[in-house]
Amino acid sequence: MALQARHAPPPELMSLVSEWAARIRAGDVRSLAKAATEIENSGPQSTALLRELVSTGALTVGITGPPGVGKSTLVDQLCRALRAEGKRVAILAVDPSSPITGGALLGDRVRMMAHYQDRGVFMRSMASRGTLGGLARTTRDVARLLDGAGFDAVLIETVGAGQSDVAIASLADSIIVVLSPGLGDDIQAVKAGILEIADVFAVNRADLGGAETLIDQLHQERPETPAVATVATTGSGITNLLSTLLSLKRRTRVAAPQGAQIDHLGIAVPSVDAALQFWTEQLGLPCLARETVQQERVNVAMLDCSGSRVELLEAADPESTIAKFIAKRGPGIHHIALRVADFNEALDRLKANGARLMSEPRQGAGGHTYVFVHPASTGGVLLELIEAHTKESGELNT
Ligand SMILES: Nc1nc2c(ncn2[C@@H]2O[C@H](COP(=O)(O)OP(=O)(O)O)[C@@H](O)[C@H]2O)c(=O)[nH]1
Ligand SMILES: [Mg+2]
Repeated sequence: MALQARHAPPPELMSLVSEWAARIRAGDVRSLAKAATEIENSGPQSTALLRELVSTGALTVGITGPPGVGKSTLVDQLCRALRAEGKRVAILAVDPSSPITGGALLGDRVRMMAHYQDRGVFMRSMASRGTLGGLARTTRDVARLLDGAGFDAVLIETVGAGQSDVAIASLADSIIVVLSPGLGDDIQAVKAGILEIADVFAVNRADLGGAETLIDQLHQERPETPAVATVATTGSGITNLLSTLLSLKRRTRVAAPQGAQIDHLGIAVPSVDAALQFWTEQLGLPCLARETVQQERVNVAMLDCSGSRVELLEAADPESTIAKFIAKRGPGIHHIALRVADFNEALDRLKANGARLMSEPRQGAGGHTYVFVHPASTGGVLLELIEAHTKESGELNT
């Protein structure tokens, strides 16, 4: 919540947003398109809109893979197949490399025209703007908008390149990684991370030969992940791909940054030993680790608290921040640490909103990235933001 805390919109704006959201839920395409633009521009009403539009349980499918393998053509075929079953489909095409006039998007535009008359299909292209972190956020938020709008399926195409895929992996129910035999004999080239996120492989361009060999390689590489041969230009294999997709268990969506978790509470104490008397001996919280953090000149005891933690902080030297804190404000809560799913996105958002960061992000002892936000920005407490996906020792979940 804290990350979303922009200026709260005035009440009269709230009711406008509610009406806007209602029109979107009722299937008004212009209102939906306007909302997507609002979100893309990080407009003042985007947060409130997203809050109004709760998930309707759309099947959200990420389609990713190297450029040119036929992702867009495949998405188009999947869309047709779903429409044939009467499903409403939203398509989101994300291309971090191409400017709005780029060839790939132009191709997508042409394909879009085919669905132009169909009110059961909504399409949106997003090209690069701002940072990749920003694009990842926009992708996620527009996908949430489409889910909230009530589509049966939301198909998101991204080029297999980093941040936007991370965003997809965190919000999609299933991920199709599209590959093609033409990529070369070894799949090592595309391995970097994208094979791992696949729930199903589409081995496209099967008409050009070599599909069987690639499918065999994939079976060896990822025995658990089904691989389906497709020819997106003719639609061959699409029924098979779709039924495989629908048979998959939906993955658990990773908590979005909005679902930030408290990682730990830092408490400044005059003496860690004395404090442990209470926290561990009397209260019974297990002590996970004790250490001295040289960088901050502080002695730390980390206590387990069922998924989050309590961090006791004692000055290791009279000039340290903790010593000064205690001298000025007395012992007590020193900081609150939030773990966010998309650290860069959260950082972008804070910077864009003028939050006062204490420094550039730093690397902690455990390899995780963190940054402190000044109490002047947070309403009075020092905030530590921690990158979520790097586990710290003793961390119990996610
Ligand atoms: N021969 C053949 N060509 C395909 C197939 N699927 C897509 N293509 C062509 O490959 C090119 C790139 O397709 P596109 O869908 O834009 O790829 P993307 O960059 O992954 O989105 C286009 O000219 C398609 O017509 C296929 O299964 N077989
Ligand atoms: Mg494409």
